[in-house]
Amino acid sequence: MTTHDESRQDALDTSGRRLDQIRLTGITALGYHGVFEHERREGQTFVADVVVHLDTRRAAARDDLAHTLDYGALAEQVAAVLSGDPVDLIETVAERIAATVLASGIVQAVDVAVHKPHAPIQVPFGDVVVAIHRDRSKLPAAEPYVPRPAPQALPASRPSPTVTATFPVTPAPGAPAVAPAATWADAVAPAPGGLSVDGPDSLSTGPSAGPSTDLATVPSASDRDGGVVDGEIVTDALDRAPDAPVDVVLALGANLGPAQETLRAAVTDLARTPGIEVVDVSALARTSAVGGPEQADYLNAVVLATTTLAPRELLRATQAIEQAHGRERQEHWGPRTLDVDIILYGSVLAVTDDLELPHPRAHERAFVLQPWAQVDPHAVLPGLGGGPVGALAATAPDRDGVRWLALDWLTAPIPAIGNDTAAVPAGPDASTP
Ligand code: PH2
Ligand code: MG
Ligand code: MG
Repeated sequence: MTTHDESRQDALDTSGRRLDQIRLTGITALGYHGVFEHERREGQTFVADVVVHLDTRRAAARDDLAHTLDYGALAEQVAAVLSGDPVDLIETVAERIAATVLASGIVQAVDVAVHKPHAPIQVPFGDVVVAIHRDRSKLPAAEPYVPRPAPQALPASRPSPTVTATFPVTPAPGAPAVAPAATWADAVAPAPGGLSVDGPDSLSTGPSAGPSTDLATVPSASDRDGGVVDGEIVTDALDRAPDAPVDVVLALGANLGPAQETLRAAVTDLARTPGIEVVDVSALARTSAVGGPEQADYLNAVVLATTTLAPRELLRATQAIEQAHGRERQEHWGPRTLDVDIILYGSVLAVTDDLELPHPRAHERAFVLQPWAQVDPHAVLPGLGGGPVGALAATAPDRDGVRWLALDWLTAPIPAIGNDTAAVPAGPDASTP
């Protein structure tokens, strides 16, 4: 069978240099995808080739699997999609594989080819393949696939029915039904072996997320050594203080407790931190929660500041402020009393285990972009998927969830609110588009 390596694209890093690649070809599994009834009943062989684009230098320098993508885990994830929930199209299978692989924050781009060599085509043919390329600016039109353990032993001849809530559930014929998870986050949470979507790759960098939770499938050297903690302190450019003050953009969010008061206090805390100078504060946005479980609306704002702190010192300062306001991370993308994310640190572009700059999801989050564009209409987000912030805000998928902007939120009296459920006050009737 031909594997379509020739159609592989080079993926570039933020400076336009070719990324490194991990190529895995010929992953084969019995699947039940297809539009015909007999395909759903009998199944057939599906084959996938995957090229993962990433920077492998850190792993190589430390000779440490924890800093790259484990190709064994990758193969298992791809096979799980091939043999997982049946769908009509191999386009859908390819998209799911891409989404699953890109859920790891270390991956910059992915090429996926799905072959169906025994497709029901009525003329002699060699192979049929759908080949796609996805990256952080052309994101997959599917969500990461999260296989769940089957509740009981299955007949050996059947693939495990795997279920996520975001896709229609069509178990293989005769396979036992599995209750779907209520949300994608619910599906993620109980699967410790699955790819996590939080960590540096979400708009959350809280300390309890730990470094690099998006590499959850990769056992770190210390895990493999039976939990012995690796005490080496790694420093890099993100630990170096700048020669002159650097412009930074911080995004604040809260949806638990007295959110507006907390955000005000956080602005004061930032301004009081030695080495941080608050330059301007955006209007306050009321926004629908993006991702995670069903939860209350957020209040979001953006702070423009300058700093003489190194990027990681700034990270520690923002984490300390989060903690001072009772931040505890119980759930990925779950409700929080305070979230302070570093969106931009000067022109620094960096991907490390604990800090990614610019923030990897800022380009697609209206709850960041819209307040940012309001306080700095000429702002430009650098890096992959970047551009003029106002334009990005206008097309961000969650733009309709940004429902109003309060200009005077730092000084105006805070409306009295009921305690627990309504963490966020109701907005004025005239909503800001
Ligand atoms: N933060 C998240 C996840 N989802 N949604 C909104 N609207 N605002 C946020 O600040 C936010 C979110 C993770 O940090
Ligand atoms: Mg966040
Ligand atoms: Mg955060």
